[in-house]
Amino acid sequence: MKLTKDKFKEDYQRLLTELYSLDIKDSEVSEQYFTLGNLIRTYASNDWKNTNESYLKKGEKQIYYFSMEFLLGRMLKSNLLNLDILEVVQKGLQEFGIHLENLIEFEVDPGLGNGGLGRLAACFMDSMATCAIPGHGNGIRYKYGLFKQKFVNGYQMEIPEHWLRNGNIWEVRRLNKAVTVRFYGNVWLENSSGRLVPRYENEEAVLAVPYDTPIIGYNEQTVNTLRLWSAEMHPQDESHEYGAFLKQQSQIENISEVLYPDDSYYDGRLLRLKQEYFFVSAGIQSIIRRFKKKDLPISHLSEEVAIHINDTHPALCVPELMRILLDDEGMDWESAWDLTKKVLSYTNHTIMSEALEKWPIDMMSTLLPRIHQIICEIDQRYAADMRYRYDDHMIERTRIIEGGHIKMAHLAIIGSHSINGVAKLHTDILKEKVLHDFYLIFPSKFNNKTNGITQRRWLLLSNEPLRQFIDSKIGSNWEVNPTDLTNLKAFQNDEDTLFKLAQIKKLNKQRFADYVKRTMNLTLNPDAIFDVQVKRLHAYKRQLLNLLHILSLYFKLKENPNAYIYPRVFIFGAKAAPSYMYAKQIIKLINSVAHMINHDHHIGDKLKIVFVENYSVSLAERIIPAADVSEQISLASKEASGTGNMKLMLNGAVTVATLDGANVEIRDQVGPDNIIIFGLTDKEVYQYYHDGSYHAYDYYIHNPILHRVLNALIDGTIPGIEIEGQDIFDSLVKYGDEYFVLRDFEDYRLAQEKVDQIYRDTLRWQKMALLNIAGAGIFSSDYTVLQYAKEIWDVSAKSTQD
Ligand code: GL9
Repeated sequence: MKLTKDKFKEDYQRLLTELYSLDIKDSEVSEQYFTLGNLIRTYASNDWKNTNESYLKKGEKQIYYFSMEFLLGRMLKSNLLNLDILEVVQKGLQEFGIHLENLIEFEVDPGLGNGGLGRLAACFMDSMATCAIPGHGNGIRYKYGLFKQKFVNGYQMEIPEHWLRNGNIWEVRRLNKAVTVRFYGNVWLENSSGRLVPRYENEEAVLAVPYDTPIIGYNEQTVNTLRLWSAEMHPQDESHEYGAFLKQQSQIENISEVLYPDDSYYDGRLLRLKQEYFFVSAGIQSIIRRFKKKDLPISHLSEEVAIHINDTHPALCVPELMRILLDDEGMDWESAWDLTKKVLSYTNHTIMSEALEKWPIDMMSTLLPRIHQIICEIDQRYAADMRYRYDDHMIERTRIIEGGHIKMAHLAIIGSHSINGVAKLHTDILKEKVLHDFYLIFPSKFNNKTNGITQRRWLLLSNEPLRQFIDSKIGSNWEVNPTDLTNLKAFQNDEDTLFKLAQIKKLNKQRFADYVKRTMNLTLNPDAIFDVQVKRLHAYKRQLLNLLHILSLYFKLKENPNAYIYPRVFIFGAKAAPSYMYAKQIIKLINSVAHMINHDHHIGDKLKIVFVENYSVSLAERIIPAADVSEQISLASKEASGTGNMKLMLNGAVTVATLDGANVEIRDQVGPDNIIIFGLTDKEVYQYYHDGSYHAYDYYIHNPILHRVLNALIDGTIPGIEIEGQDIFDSLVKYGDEYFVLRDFEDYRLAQEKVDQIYRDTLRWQKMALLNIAGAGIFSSDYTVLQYAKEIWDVSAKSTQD
């Protein structure tokens, strides 16, 4: 938008006085922040209104991205950037003596997601708005986001995060758009003029109230909507006796109270199923209501609407859309089923079997009796349809209801026209292994959409020095067309460029070091290699492998104080699901090793471990620009894609990786000389599974370095880990080492020696860094959503340039 500094200053001053009856000089950060937030919303409001109006036209197909999680991160700076008023506002505030940085830091980081899956949904929101795709989010407005992590004596403690305490400047509550979602009760079908219609009794009605957040595109016109639903007491129940009222109120509000802090771990609680149905039903009802404004017959729904199911959590879209088409719209089964499949599409985000949701039949039939009926019918018709084409085993393996459970992935696959994985390797594994039967039955439904990240948040906003530097080299067109970053390759042998790149990295490292000094009172040497592993804590991601290697360096230095290793700072950030004991033990172990090493005066600057508390989007924005090394070391086949790997390469970190997830495509982009690959391949892992020939114990016995390191877990070397050390030791040495940590250890150690060697040659290292930045453009989520739009949602993006 066009905004001059003087106009901004005038607006800002007036609004602050209107809101708080104060002069700027007497205002505090909170007042300054809320004034700016209000003003930004006003600036975006016309575009928001116009975008919405244009979407009501016939033929303007709308995309609805259904997700349990949207991990947005702070919005203030991103909104300023996307409105193209960041600089004007910064300067204007400066003249009032206000530092924009302080207002940015004041904002609470809303943690409405656990990790990659939720953050992907947020990147997609930003990219859809930027690419002028009519794409909206649909989710839950949790009162409590992901827990706040604290370390107490090295252990993770979880503290509730009441992110709404100060209000949320970005959302608009729209009570007039509320819908009713029904649970429990009895249902039966009655004949009404030749058609079976459901009759209900004793249901529990919940009011779903939407809160809309504008998603501002980086294109001066599009403002899409993220709609998050909050559960409230239904007005019909407000006449109850007061005690009963309060009880029921808290039960109902529970539905949108808290985000499940799971990482791939299936938690079978009833409340989770309630949450899933709650936002699915509310979302679909509001979509249908909006569609009806277009005055078209319901059979046109698939021309006007696409609904995307992000992982299986919203898979109840299948029976819920069927319910509405059958019961409310009076369609026959076949037409409703065809339409449902045309509207819906599904993304799978993991092959971890414990994450594949299934619900006990009884729970479904009690909580959602009509939905249960519909699922049973879908299942029976599926089995009947397949009977002539496949044998009984195949049908048993693929049907939705089996062993007293409803399998949500099967429901999503059978009920939608597209299923995609999130990286090439992941999609291949789905086709060949995990969902092989379905691939045989529905080959044309399967496709790949490799994940992406928004270059705006992950470079323009978070790494301004690098952004300016890139602009000075190749102009700024890469900001809207990120594959233009390949133009940087022209500078790969230019010493001046490479030294400048090194300087920028050092500046970012110094900034992070200052933060660590301030918050943890730990001094870091910015000339050391900053080696980063930030992601959820999970055994398959193998933070443990990283730690064992650190211990091997430590013992090397202890045994030979003159051994020369290049100084390193190992940086960890990770939350563990509160019920995931093994992950929590690993956290304790890392913290104890950190304490031991950081306080060992003989080690000094040579090794430091920083485990940041409460890893979050805003911490990622601080850490990633400062990374030299990106650790992507999951057991091959387990990490569906990863997206941190893309953020880190974009910021010039060199990746140490297994050939897993999108790491494979990163290698293809940068070439094998600019990434350090180690470890088993997915094929080798499957081979081990096949012949059962992995014996972790042999690696413990035969590798002296590993032997020494593992013994340290149980011989008292590391203070304070008696129980954890033994349990982790046993998991590796005695109980099979499920994720092949010991098998990959030696190869990883050698890969790390390579890092140490190459880093000594600044020009060589910075050339790798440069080529990583140059190769990262393809991983922009702008391209990813354009592919979804074209190949799955059947909608074309309007030109963003007109
Ligand atoms: C995940 C995968 O594990 C990641 O590899 C992938 O990059 C993202 C996004 O596709 O999805 N699936 C999953 O359940 N999580 C992922 O990160 N977990 C969390 O979001 C906590």
